[in-house]
Amino acid sequence: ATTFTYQFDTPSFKGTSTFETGVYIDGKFRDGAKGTTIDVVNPATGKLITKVAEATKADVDAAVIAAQKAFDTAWGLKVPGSQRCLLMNKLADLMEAHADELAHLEALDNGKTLFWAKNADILGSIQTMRYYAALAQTISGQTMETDESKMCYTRHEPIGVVGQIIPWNFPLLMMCWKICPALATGNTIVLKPSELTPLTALRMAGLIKQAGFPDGVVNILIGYGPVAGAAIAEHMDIEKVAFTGSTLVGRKIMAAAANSNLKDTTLELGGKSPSIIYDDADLDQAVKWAVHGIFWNQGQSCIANSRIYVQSGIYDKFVYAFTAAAKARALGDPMAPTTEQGPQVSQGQFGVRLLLPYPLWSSLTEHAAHHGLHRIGRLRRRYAALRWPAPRLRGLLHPADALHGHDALDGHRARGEIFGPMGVIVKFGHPAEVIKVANDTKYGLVAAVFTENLKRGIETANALKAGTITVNGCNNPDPKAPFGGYKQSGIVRELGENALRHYTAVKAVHLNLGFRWP
Ligand code: TXE
Repeated sequence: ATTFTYQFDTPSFKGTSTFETGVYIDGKFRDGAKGTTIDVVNPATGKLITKVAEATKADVDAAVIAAQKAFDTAWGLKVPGSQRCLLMNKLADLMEAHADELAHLEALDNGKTLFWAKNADILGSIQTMRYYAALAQTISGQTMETDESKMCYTRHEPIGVVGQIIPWNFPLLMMCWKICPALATGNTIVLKPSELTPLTALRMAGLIKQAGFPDGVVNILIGYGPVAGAAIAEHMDIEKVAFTGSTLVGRKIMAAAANSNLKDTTLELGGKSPSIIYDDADLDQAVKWAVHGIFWNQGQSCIANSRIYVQSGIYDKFVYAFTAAAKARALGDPMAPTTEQGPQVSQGQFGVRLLLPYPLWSSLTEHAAHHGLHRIGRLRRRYAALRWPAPRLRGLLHPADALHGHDALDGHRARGEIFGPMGVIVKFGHPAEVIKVANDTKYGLVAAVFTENLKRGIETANALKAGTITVNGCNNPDPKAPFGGYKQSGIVRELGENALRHYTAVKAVHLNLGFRWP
């Protein structure tokens, strides 16, 4: 175990963040079994922030043993919902007390802007914690009417040790979406955050301990996907695995679950989500939401509305206003209060998702030039922060960008998830046409509809194949509403009361009150 120390100096937080790091098992930090470390890099500067202990298979095994022990002796059915509620609310209080520190840590290793880190990630995490704290007291079974000589009731029991594997785009929020329903229902946890963004999860370990959760209830292991992640997915003593990440890895998790102990599996995967903007939409609002929809979090969001369909009557006006808004986005230092867009999370994401497709995008541009296709992205980058370092460090910043100008553009090229600030704007004529193209994708995570006509909004929402539809808005999930995808965007819904079902095993108990064999 080592001590992490970082000095922040922004208007909202001037101070030092100091906490222990390492592999967090059974309430204690230790070095990884292999003794290796992972570099944590600041995407805004390319500089090393710290090194954290790498967890490997042996650490996963140790964490599962600790989690099972905690489940059998100090959590699970041993602790009533009221007590779980109390501890979760204490943890939410501590998160609130450390909100600025958590937001700064989130911006530091992810590169997201401080504004959104605080107002979306940290706030949403605290809301999720409180929501599930309340639900911890509501878990109850049913009694079934049978006949006079018999009765039956159900118990909704915790599953046991659950594995949770989360990505780097919303590190603390994804952690809370995962651990909150699991804790509320009495499970114990082996969590593997992304190796790119471990800081807030490691800070949370200390807060979890301080809140008074028994040792071993939450174990946190920073490790690489194919090593620590795979060890969780194929573990014989983990009864459920919940994953958020790419569809490619989701497939591996499901296969590993099937090939090991048939563990229950929850998958939240990618998307290529549509925004549909009808002629009668409030144009100003539609533009603002569409810009937020695709460019929020540097476009690194599974719910990014990356395909924007605009009806012909307002198409030109929309593209003009959207382009102006995209060009005006302030890129720069995530810690500066005026910055709207920070760097992409890593060299890997920047290169693979944004640079490599360029030949594709430019050839697409050339090819479709005859059809009047344009790219808004060849623009001067606007940098927000004067104290932003030298130009060579602007490396991972990418301007807000989109392709537009072709009514049949949504061919196969526009279907892959880019996971960066790059959208496609497509013109449509008739509503029936747009439903067809919007649904013509292997994904189905979210969709947005913009219209002032409520009937049209509802009809469109009903016709779209996606797990979450927003009328006149987007990118705004709520812990109370179920969240998850149709098709290859995932299986099972998280959040809402619904998530409790997926962290409990239902047992039916039959009581014979009178029947006797003759
Ligand atoms: O995701 P991975 P990456 C999409 C997005 C992005 C692409 C690649 O399109 O560009 O995925 O991102 C762990 N067994 N999304 O490579 O690999 C990994 O360590 C078990 C969408 O970062 O899916 C991390 O903790 N675990 C998405 C987590 O899986 C494995 C969010 C996610 O990483 C593993 C992130 C393995 N074999 C990326 N390999 C969303 N839905 O929001 C990796 N991991």
